[in-house]
Amino acid sequence: MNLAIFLDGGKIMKTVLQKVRGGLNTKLGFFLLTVVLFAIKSYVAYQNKFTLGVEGSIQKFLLAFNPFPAAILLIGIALYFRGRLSYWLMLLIDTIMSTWLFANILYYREFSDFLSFSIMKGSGSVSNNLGKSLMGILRPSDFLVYADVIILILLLAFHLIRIDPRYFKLRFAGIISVIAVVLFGFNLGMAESNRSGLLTRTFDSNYIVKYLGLEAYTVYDGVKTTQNNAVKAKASNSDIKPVLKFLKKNHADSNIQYKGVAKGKNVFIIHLESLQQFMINYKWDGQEVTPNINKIYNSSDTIAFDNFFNQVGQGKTADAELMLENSLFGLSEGSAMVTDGTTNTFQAAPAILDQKGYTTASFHGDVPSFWNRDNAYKSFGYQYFFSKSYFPKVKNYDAGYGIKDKLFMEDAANYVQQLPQPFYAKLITVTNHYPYILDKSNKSIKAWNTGDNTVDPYVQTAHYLDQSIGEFYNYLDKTGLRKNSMIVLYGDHYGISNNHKPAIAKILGKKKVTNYDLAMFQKVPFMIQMPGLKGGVNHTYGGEIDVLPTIENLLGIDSSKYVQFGQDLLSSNRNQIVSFRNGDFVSSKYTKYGGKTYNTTTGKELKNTTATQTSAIAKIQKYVTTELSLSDKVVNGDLLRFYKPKGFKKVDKSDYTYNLTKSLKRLKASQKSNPTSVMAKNNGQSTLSDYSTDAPELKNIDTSELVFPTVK
Ligand code: GP9
Ligand code: MN
Repeated sequence: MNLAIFLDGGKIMKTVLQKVRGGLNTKLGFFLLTVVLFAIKSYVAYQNKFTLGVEGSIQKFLLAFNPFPAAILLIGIALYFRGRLSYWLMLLIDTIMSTWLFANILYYREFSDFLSFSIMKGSGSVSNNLGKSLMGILRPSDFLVYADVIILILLLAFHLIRIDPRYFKLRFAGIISVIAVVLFGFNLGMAESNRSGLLTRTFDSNYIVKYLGLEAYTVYDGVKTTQNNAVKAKASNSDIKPVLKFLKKNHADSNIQYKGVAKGKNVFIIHLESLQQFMINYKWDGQEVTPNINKIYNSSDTIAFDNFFNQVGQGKTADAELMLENSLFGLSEGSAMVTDGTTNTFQAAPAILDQKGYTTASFHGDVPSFWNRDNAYKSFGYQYFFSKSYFPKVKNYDAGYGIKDKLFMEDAANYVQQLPQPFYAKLITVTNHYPYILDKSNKSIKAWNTGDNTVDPYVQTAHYLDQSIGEFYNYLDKTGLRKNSMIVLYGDHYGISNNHKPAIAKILGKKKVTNYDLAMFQKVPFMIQMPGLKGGVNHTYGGEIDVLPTIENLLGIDSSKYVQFGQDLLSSNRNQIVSFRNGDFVSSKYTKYGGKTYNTTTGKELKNTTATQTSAIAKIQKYVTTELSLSDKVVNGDLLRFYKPKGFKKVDKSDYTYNLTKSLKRLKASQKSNPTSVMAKNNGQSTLSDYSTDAPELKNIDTSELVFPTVK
């Protein structure tokens, strides 16, 4: 009986195998085999050769699914050709796609990012460096990307699969292409539902590859680059003239009283993720939510601003960074740091200070490719970019957008202490970011009770962010860094979007929110602290675009020679116009938001404006529109390549690398060649023991036990 079943089973197996083999001997069968092998290979490479941050079942599914549409479409091209030729074409296309994957694997290993057209075309330096280090970074397993091609060739060579010379109907080839497009549409739909704004905001090349695949990323990048290049090719020397004319006409003289008061000091730019101004001095659950930041805000040596607005567009954090360090606006189509950060000429704060003898460094607890920072920072002239791989991997150290703030600030201190002084250091926090994820052991305040689940935990992550700032400040005090530093703190943009009106009303203690309330809800904290600084709360209306000229004046740098759209916030003849990215505005007199106009002081809507009001509002609107469009021209046309500020040396991107080993070696060497860092002054001993944190993740770990990567 058992034997009979066994024999039967054997027969069935045999027929199945025969059928499969018969199938593979047809052109369609061979095509499907090629596609499936390619998809498996891609999936294995995604898992083992890249760090895509795949989370949740949808992302896992899409990672396995996304090679199919591209493979069907591209390898399917071969089906339009006859006989043997179509087989060779399938193999050729497969080889080309595999080589592209291979190249990306190598590039990713060195730069934690995917190859883009601007990288390949723009910076020969990058490819040179890659060429040189190629042998060093190549691993035998990389060649496995060709495994499927070799298998297919062997199968054909040994006649295990026979070539089907029959004509494949064009109609069927067409159907296969259509199927590929439909599958891609399905893929895109699922991706967008999991991560809205995937293609419009282009946060990170990793995201596009994770959701849509390497091939789709390449096409996407190609289209964007072509559009971008076309605009740049048309731009010329004379296009900068109207910009310079506008800036000259609207120049506000810097405040002479503050000129150069921070000259030679270290500069800290502390990026308070999603922190809004209303949180300052705000109480909830019987306590201050941000007591440490409040203390800074209320201190007599802090200049704080209570009418300071975020001006970001879809590029959110990236727009804030771009504005703060360049005094140029982000673009309305998405992050300019992504579209233009790699190739454009910039005259940014890090480069300006670098040329004044500063060490410049940015710190961020996530992968370096997010918002294209790894490339844009080179254009900005950052000497160092300390991102995720520089920091110790402690258990549970990560939440949402990167390393949790308390751990991140302490990790950053490890490198801050090694920076030759004076330095310009930007620390980007992330924990207070939508969807405000925080584990229970880090929560020390109740969530709000507006009933809006998205909004309610915001107060908890904001509280956590504040604690991390408090801990960092203590360290600065202990090490004496506070005394010789100017500290700039700012909230990058709203945390609670306008989609949550009922919750906003509850938080503000109002029945209903008007557009005016929403406009005022765009205020973010901005403060500058330095021992001896004549402080106080300044009520001028301004925004992120104005930060750079303000800081430059404090550092004794003449901002008027640069193309910067902002005005010194401490100047007495500012126009006090805050342009929002969509053309709305706030000014000291009038506010226009969401199609309605208000009196800024009273918040009353202006329904029937007088002739004087109408013309005043029109004048402001004209300023706003002109300012935005001229800034866009500078960015889209890469106009700074035609402009040379006196005494400023153009940034050469090839001077910079954020490669872990190379950067650590450079930092180490600088301790001897320029022994001005906090650590060098402490006889080369780490000061990290001065850092105290109550981070639960470090409960049983001493600061000296934290494992930072090292070099010989
Ligand atoms: C990502 C982090 C958040 O690196 O800075 O970016 P956001 O979503 O706020 O623009
Ligand atoms: Mn942000």
